Amino acid sequence: MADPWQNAMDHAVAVARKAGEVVCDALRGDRAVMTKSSVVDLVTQTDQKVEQLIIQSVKEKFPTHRFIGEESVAAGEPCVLSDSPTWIIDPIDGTTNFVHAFPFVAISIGFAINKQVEFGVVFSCVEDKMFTARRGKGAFCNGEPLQVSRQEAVEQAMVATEFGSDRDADVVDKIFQSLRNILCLPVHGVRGAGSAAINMCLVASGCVEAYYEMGIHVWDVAAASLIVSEAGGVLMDVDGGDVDLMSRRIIAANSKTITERLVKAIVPFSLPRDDAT
Ligand code: LIP
Repeated sequence: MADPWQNAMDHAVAVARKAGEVVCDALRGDRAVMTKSSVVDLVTQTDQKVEQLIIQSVKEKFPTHRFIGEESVAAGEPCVLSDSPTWIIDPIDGTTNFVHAFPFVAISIGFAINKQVEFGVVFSCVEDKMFTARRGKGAFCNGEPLQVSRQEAVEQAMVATEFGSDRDADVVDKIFQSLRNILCLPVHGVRGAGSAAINMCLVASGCVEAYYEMGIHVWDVAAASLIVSEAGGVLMDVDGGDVDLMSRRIIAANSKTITERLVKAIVPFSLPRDDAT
């Protein structure tokens, strides 16, 4: 049977590529910076312009579909995942990288129906890597199939994480406690690309065994969550429960074994949910 969402996925790939051109052009020019929830939670006109470009272009083709977009939510739109077809968009994942021209930025487009991600597209535009996944059909980078690492020994693992944009000292202490516990497991190393979506694509590509973070948002991880699971990976909450894309916490790893070792090392904390009204 023909895939009913192939058309939508093709459109997502095309618009992500177009958005990537805008982002790469902007990287060569001036980037005026504004702030959102804190002085280190950054946004630029390019984030807003790219989100509008994606939403307008999807609306023309799929006028009844809904949207959750990072900058639309920042501007007061609700962050609600209903059963309706919903596009979950991060126009620039890695905005701080973008501001500093640190070359890891991605356009992230997830598409969910009945609250389940059906396809995910992450375009790491500076690297020119188009990551895609369709539920049940595998994950790919520039058309090549992806497979998570087979390494199950945490002592030989590379783990990705980020420090996020909360500078509250208690939160930072907890982040450092987790980091300390993980470094002392020990692991081979800890890395961070500065983009949740790219970190997760690194898990899907087998370059790191795991990524975890507390403080992410649904638009950072929706598309990449499917890319990880379709590459054979595991998604879990940092407390070992089921992953909940609205909870702002995630572990994405190559295996249950490594995930469970990380759960024991991470000091979990709660965050206001993305869908809290
Ligand atoms: C950011 C991430 C970054 C993470 C932040 C934030 P933005 O997304 O991808 O890696 O640490 O929590 O969510 O704001 O650049 O789209």
